[in-house]
Amino acid sequence: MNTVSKERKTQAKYTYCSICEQACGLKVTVSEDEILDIEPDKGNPYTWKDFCIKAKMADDVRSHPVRIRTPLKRDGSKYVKASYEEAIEEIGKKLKRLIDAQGPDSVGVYSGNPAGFGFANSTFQSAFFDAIGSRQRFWVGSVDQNALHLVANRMYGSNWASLQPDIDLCKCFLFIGTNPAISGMNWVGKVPDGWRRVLKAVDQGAELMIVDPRLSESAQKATLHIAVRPEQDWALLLGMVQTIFDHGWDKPEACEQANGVRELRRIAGLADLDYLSRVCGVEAETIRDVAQRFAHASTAMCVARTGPAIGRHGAITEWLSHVLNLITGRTDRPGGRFLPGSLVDLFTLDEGPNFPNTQPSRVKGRPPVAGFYSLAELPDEITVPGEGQIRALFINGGNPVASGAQGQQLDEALASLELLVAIDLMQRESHRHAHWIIPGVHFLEREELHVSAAGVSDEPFVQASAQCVEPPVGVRHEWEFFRDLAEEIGRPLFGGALEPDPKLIAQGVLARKGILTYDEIVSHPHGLIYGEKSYGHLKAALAKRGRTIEACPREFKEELERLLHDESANRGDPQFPYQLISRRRLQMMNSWLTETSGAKISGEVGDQVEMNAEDAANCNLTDGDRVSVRSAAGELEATVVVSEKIRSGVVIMEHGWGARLFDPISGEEFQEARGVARNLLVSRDDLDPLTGVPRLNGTPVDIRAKAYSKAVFCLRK
Ligand SMILES: Nc1nc2c(c(=O)[nH]1)N[C@H]1C(S)=C(S)[C@@H](COP(=O)(O)OP(=O)(O)OC[C@H]3O[C@@H](n4cnc5c(=O)[nH]c(N)nc54)[C@H](O)[C@@H]3O)O[C@H]1N2
Ligand SMILES: Nc1nc2c(c(=O)[nH]1)N[C@H]1C(S)=C(S)[C@@H](COP(=O)(O)OP(=O)(O)OC[C@H]3O[C@@H](n4cnc5c(=O)[nH]c(N)nc54)[C@H](O)[C@@H]3O)O[C@H]1N2
Ligand code: SF4
Ligand SMILES: [Mo]
Repeated sequence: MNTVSKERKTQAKYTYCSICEQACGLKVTVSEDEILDIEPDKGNPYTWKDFCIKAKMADDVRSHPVRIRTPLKRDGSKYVKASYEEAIEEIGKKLKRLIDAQGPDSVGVYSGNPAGFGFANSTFQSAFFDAIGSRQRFWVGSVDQNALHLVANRMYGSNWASLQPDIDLCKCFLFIGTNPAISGMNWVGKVPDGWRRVLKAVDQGAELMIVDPRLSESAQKATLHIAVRPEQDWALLLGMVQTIFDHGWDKPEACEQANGVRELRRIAGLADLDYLSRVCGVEAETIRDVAQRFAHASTAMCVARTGPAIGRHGAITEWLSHVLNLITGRTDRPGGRFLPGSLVDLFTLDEGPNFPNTQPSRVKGRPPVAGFYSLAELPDEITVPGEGQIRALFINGGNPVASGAQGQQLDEALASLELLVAIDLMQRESHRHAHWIIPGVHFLEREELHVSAAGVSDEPFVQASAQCVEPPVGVRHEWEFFRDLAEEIGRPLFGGALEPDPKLIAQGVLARKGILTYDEIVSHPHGLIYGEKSYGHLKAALAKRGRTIEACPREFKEELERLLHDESANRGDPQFPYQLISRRRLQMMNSWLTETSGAKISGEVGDQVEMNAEDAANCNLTDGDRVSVRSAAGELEATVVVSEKIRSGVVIMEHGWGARLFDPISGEEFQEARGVARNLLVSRDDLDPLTGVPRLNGTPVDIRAKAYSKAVFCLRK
């Protein structure tokens, strides 16, 4: 960022940060086309208390020396600048040839987290693949929140029925595998300043129970910390449900709109509490105590998130967390988890002609979640011949080689494609084999209204983003690229029924409910609270569709019964006695921002393995020792950090490190990858059977003082 020179005319622009779902309001001071400062927008009525270093440093990404500023075409090991016309013509020609010869499924897509933060980008990407007719769609949900979508779908009938925490009225929080002190309160939802609001409630006497194998930054503030065994939260929750039924602490009247409660009762009684206690590693007495506190609180909520969701039993854990809320009368109630009233009906997002694909995947035959296949299967879909084999792939705002399991296998598969198109701000690890790199547009450069995101905030709030500065000269928005490419290949978007303009589409969505117009929203640059928080919207949405809450969906019940009968699945593996989980840093956003805010993290991060102090002593290991971390999938070297804050048997490595950033013009690595790519240790065959998510948390590993072999897996070749 440049220092302000007094004579220059500066202007304040108001927008919000699109790095994470908190969508913190920003005041951006600009002069001509330069950003001089980024601060929290104190005029934002909803989010103004939230802001972090990631937004403060946002312009360093936007104006980064290796940012992609023009379409780039591969030429040997380097890239050459090309025009959009050339890119569209050449990509279009290859797509047409592939679609004609091998069918629409020969063209696939992986979309990452930031793609979803753009309304126009995500809408036009979907429309493009609808227009082609390809089912080969993969997304970040399969290394993140698939459990939420699957449970919402089966219990409430919509992939997008995301129930928000009603923090200010809650007297008892049960947080499972979430660390909002660092990550914020977001997971298909927006609760600005959520963590501080939780702490305020605690100051006023609320209970805060946090279930986490690590005494996380959040758990340090809890009234009770429960250091569960990784991936076994389901047993803790089942024990609580059982205790509540056994003592008659449930609220049958709260389940009047639910189906399957009797079956739930039966299944909750199948295992004895001592067994469940052994499985989750939490004393039976503690399980009873937590159940009692939760059931007796005047208001309460259970929230299960990423910790268990990216482990082996993510769906079951998410399901039981909803069951706990349901049977104790916390669903769709003040102080519990509720479906907010909003400008859009979330249930309609996956209704209608674009109802998501439900066909099992081609190679492994696994069902998609919310219409997307699991990233773990992408290498097979690229390499296994046959009808529907992917030969061209788009990677839109994602870094799947770094974010998913066994990235080296995906990396090899990507190298075998006939066409790889990366749409991003930078060329990262996942884009190294790209034939074409297409510029992404930074969030500070786009004006748009994310109408679907407006449906998941805990208060009726809406804000359109403002264009603070122009994109680099000539750069088209991602949606324009999809529009132009669709035209090139003669496949009209939206079946030709809608004009391909994101503003008109957003206006159409708003008109369905008729609460606010686009112009009214844009005329409030700080955002607008347009009503009072209200309840009962889940009930209304279900009634409108003539359905009830499904308390005990068949697949979940069957999987739970299977787990209860499979004692071996719940024992550790003597070959790999530790379980590896993950950790986030405030400065980083998954695998990006290493180049800006993440770069400010001092010391050697990203190649550390944190270990329980007793475990370390038993292995004669101490701080600073170099060790080999080995799993069934791979092996890495790391430095030991001894910690008193981790449950015995659990080790921690941060994800997001160890991936490279390239300068495409020179073909060189711009920045040495820091740390190791710990997801290389995660198998892409060992998945949550319901969500298709690999065990990014809970990976069985062994730790040894010296390397097992000289061949250490890493992404470099
Ligand atoms: N600074 C920062 N903020 C972020 C992000 C970021 O990368 N950096 N990412 C954003 C994104 S994309 C997301 S999805 C959200 C995620 O936000 P959260 O849902 O809060 O997830 P995490 O921050 O990963 O915290 C998960 C916690 O679960 C614990 N854990 C691991 N395994 C288990 C388990 O098996 N059981 C239990 N009970 N706990 C377990 C970990 O120790 C950790 O403390 O954060 C968002 N916010
Ligand atoms: N072990 C382990 N693995 C994990 C997790 C974990 O907790 N532990 N967390 C998981 C979670 S929650 C998530 S969300 C995933 C993330 O997985 P991904 O979404 O695949 O990866 P990101 O690291 O978020 O990469 C985002 C990419 O988008 C680019 N980008 C940023 N803004 C824009 C834009 O406006 N337009 C375009 N076109 N591109 C943009 C960035 O430069 C970057 O290359 O990782 C998952 N992986
Ligand atoms: S990255 Fe930071 S500033 Fe941006 S929305 Fe998230 S919490 Fe807010
Ligand atoms: Mo995520």
